[in-house]
Amino acid sequence: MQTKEGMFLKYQFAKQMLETEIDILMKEFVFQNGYNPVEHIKSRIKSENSILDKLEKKGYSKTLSNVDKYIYDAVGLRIVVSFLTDVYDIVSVIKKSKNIEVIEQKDYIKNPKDTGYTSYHLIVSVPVYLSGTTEGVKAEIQIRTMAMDFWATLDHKIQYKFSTEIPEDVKMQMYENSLIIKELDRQMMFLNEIVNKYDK
Ligand code: 0O2
Repeated sequence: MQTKEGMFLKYQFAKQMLETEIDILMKEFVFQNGYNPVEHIKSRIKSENSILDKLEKKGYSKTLSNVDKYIYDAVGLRIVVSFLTDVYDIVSVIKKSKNIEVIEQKDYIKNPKDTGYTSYHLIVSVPVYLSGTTEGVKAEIQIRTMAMDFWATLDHKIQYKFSTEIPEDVKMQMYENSLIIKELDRQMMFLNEIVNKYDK
């Protein structure tokens, strides 16, 4: 029977496994393309309270088996890249990995959330070797540009300032700011194409 401690140990191994695999994939990308698209990578294990809150929000009772069944982002890794095109390059590199199985993909860049949130999410499964058996552990990889990350980080901070519903004018302003971010990413991508032509 699974214990809470066993579950968090499993998450710790899955996070290490994911970090190592992504590190190898990114180094290989730099080797093949002579260009490093990654600005930074951050990983975390969701706290017990956040996991339980999320279960409650989704309408499930707070049991260990429900965590296993319904929580896909207890282990999370975020890759922040320079340009919009880099997001899709990284997604395709991850999809080709033999050690990471992509279960689901959500393109919140093509289909932004109502809040204005943009990012590319992959729900993946990574093999974890524990007590003589191999188990596929689910994790979420978020891939986004620096501009998207800037917006999401400030949005997260703003959300924390309100214990109740976020006021409509604040929501509206954040949504409008997301459009500025989108345009900035587009402009920077075009500029990068011009710079690359000069490079040659
Ligand atoms: P934290 O603190 O980042 O861990 P689903 O099961 O698909 O219905 P779920 O699991 O909420 O829904 O997945 P979703 O919506 O694809 O991705 C959720 C994660 O995306 C969030 O995790 C955030 O990291 C990020 N996210 C989604 N919407 C927003 C937003 O409007 N603003 C910001 N800043 N981030 C967002 P958590 O668990 O909510 O939070």
